[in-house]
Amino acid sequence: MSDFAARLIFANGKTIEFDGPADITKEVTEAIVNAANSTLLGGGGVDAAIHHAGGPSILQECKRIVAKIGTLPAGKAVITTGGRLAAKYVVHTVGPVYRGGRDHEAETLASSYRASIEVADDHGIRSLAFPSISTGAYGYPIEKAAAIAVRTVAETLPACAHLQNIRFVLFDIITRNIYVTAAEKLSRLSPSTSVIFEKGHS
Ligand code: AR6
Repeated sequence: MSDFAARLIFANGKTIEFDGPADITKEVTEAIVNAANSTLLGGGGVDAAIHHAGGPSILQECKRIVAKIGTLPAGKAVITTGGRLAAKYVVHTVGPVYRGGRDHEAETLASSYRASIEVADDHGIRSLAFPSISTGAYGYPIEKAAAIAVRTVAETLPACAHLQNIRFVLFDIITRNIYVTAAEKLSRLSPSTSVIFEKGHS
């Protein structure tokens, strides 16, 4: 059983878990999500950590994708091998750069989560881990980003054909606590039968 600080349980038994402080490169979900940039050629933050831990086969595949489709716009997602990672796949998405909230950042961030879930589900993946997209180098305020992330995943997961469990693997305790608060809030606003909020043991 995986560690979690809190989780949301849906009526159909699917779960969203919140874990941290934790390193997503160590995850044993079938796929992990990378907060990439449009070049798909790597960068800093979680992107660098994933390429470093997964090895060169991830970058090779990213280069093949860019040769075929060009750069990846914000809000979209593609999938590659996980290379040497425990996760079999990496889903690469590009979140929005935060510019004060008047540049459709909220829609683009929601789209990054939805597109990542869709590509994973299309590959028959049953478990997926997300970092906190856009809240590092891209500057998205964490409270705002967490509310969008949790709401979008909670809206998208129940109808997926294959995905059963989505984890938020959050690097620092402040970010983790903000996501847990967002999850608790969402459960309070939902009809009591549709989703249950539960504290965990990590
Ligand atoms: N595991 C989990 N989360 C992590 C890890 C890790 N190993 N390392 C960092 N984080 P960022 P962005 C957290 O900057 O804001 C890159 O250069 C980090 O603490 O990685 O979407 C790309 O190439 C933060 O909470 O992604 C892009 O150019 C979160 O991951 C740009 O940064 C996201 O921080 C993307 O910026």
